[in-house]
Amino acid sequence: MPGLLEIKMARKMLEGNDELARRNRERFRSCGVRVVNLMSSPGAGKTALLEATLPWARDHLRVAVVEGDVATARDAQRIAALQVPVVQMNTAGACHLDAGMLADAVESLPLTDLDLLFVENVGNLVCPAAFDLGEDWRVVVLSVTEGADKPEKYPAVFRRADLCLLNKVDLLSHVDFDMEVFQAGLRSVQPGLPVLKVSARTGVGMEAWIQWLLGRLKPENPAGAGGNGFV
Ligand SMILES: Nc1nc2c(ncn2[C@@H]2O[C@H](COP(=O)(O)OP(=O)(O)OP(=O)(O)O)[C@@H](O)[C@H]2O)c(=O)[nH]1
Ligand SMILES: [Mg+2]
Repeated sequence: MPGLLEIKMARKMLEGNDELARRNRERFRSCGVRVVNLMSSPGAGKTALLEATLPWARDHLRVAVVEGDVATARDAQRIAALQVPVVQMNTAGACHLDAGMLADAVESLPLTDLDLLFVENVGNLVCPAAFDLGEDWRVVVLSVTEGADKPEKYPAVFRRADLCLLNKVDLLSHVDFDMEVFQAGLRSVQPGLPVLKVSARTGVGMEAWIQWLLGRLKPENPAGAGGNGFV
């Protein structure tokens, strides 16, 4: 196992993303590791949610994280502080991770010794939706401070998600987030998409999120069963 925190720079993508994603998916399956791709706009709370999830996850599962950011290793440092193996991928300006970047990132990780890999995508509600990484499940995070109209305005990321985490619900009384508008928007882009209301700050909803993860990891839910349109 390498050091806890590795930092890598993206290389130019040479092959088609879909082919590289297919290879990633095959590799993850053969290694027996499940992969969750976390997506949101900048600041919705992806890293905070990981910080709230990992203390439980690392005690029950063999878990690691890939962090995608345009620049800095700040998020990876936050994860490494929890004693969880993490690779920081800096994207050299790209607004999303692609399958080639993820393949490079996981070279440093002992995939056969992992149960679950979280991939925190670059903060962006548009570009990450278009790039299959070879993940099993896609989780989109929206925070209540961003506004309830986002599912309708940025439909692709919600349409291809397996779960929506509505984060920062501790701030609901301070903002004008309209739950009806949010739910109607979600229904219009993906009826039936499960939504969990959570707060990485207070821990509200974290139990339900962990139960969702555990449900996905059961043997009767094969890898890639999420149906996000890429598998
Ligand atoms: N009140 C409140 N603040 C939160 C919550 N979750 C995250 N934050 C705050 O929101 C800010 C951004 O959180 P991050 O976890 O860095 O967000 P991110 O999505 O990882 O951001 P990028 O990696 O830059 O895309 C931080 O100041 C967090 O403390 C929450 O549930 N409630
Ligand atoms: Mg982050």
